[in-house]
Amino acid sequence: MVGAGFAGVYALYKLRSQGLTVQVFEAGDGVGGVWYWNRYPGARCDVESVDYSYSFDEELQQEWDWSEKYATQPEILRYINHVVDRFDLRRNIKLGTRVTDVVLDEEKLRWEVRTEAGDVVSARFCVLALGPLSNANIPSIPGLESFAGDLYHTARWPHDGVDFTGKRVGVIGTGSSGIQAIPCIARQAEQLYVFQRSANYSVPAGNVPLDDAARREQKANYAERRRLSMESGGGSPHQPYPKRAVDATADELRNAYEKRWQLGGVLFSKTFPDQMITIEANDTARRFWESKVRAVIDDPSVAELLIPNDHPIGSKRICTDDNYFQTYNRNNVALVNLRATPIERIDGASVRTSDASYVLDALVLATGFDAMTGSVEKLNIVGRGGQTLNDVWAEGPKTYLGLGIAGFPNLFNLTGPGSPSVLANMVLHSELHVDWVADAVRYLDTHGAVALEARPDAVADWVKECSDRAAGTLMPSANSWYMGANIPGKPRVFMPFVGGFGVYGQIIAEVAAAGYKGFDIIEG
Ligand code: NA7
Repeated sequence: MVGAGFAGVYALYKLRSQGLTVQVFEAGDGVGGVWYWNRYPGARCDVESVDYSYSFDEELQQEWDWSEKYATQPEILRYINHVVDRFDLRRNIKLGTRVTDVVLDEEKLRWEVRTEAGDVVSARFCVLALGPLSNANIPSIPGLESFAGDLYHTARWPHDGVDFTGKRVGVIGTGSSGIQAIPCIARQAEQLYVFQRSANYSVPAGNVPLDDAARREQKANYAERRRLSMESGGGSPHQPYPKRAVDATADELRNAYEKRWQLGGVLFSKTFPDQMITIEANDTARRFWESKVRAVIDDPSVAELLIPNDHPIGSKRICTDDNYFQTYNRNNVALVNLRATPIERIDGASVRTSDASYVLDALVLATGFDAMTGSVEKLNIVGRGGQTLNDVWAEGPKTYLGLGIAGFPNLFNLTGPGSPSVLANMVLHSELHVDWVADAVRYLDTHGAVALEARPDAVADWVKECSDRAAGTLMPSANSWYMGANIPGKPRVFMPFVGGFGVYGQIIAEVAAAGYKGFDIIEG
């Protein structure tokens, strides 16, 4: 198994409990995946912690106390370490070990997994728990590698933290990571330049501390909360307004959006059920958002640059913030519009745009990830007939249910393309996938079979189903990382399954109940 983030940790627990021998390789020197690497200031989850936590063990969910509605990165990392120790999982995880090759022995139907450290393991099943956001994107800016100041990437942040006091700092990127980090860096730095290529929609996070009473109430209702989450569109117990935006009155629209705005968080983009379906509905949300944001930015010309005009609200993952837009009212913060004046090169300690030069002590890349497929690509996976997965996916990822790939028997890619993935609460999604894989393994064993392999026709149908469902929404209309649009040369395919977490859960359960319809069951 590759990866010891939320998915890998639970997969280890579950499969080991089922009697399998499991070896996990993890590139990081600690467990936690995305929460191990992304230690930048302000890093926090945008799903409520009561929901963004494991449900598999009732005692665990009753005993753990979250201190805030949206936990910070250090708290989530403590939680996952707690889980690893509580269930004695560490002994099967080899840290600091990057997997370099995953090759099928077609005769024996076993996977040979090799690591940079020289490990060679032969396994019947290979589970990829790589995380969709694990391959940091370093932009190709001429001269970047020889930047004379301190260079950071939000997803590779130093463990001891960084003190920007008295420093001239540049941040490239205004996605979720940049939007969380920028207000914190602005409070420390002497001068902050934000280099923005695309403006982004962000809503107030609405974080609050949790007290004992709040926690007691959450825990008393956990079972119902989980049930609703599993049936929901995104893996949290949210219900949209019971009417379409296009059918709502102006008052209803204002009140519903205001209520969500006050609650805070990403669910703003799901206030109405049709918000991501038609541009008319989406525009009602966009207009409300715009009036709120314009009201907190002092300089209207800065507001103009910070308001997106190139994609519907929510068609890129909506960001959540703590006084992000207000940060531009500070006199030590300047916004550099890269659309008008692109970065041409890095020269010594300067970022040179087409019309100016910014001398910096530190440069922060908040430039995101080669998401969903970037880390899979690096594993050099070779399946039947010497076919590489990279070739099979050259025009975009092709899976059946996200879980099976034709020509790659017993290889399971968790929470990746073809599944709801990043559109859902990743912790419950990981549990859903791992439980499905564990059941499939048991099914094979009880039927005297050795392997499960997606059939090419099932893959073709699922790829079409995913693409048709995405086309019925506004999601493909943005140049988002969901579409691979942030990486030059990457195929433009909407990668996650957009039909909803609950619907997806039902589909994969029905496939299992029908004897793994669409998969070949290979006898020993
Ligand atoms: P994102 O959302 O991919 O944001 C990356 C940002 O970096 C975005 O504003 C990009 O602009 C910008 N970027 C990337 N390359 C460049 C170059 N070459 N020049 C200038 N600007 C650039 O990554 P995050 O880490 O913020 O968030 C990822 C997910 O983590 C997030 O959605 C949550 O789910 C958690 P662009 O928009 O491409 O013009």
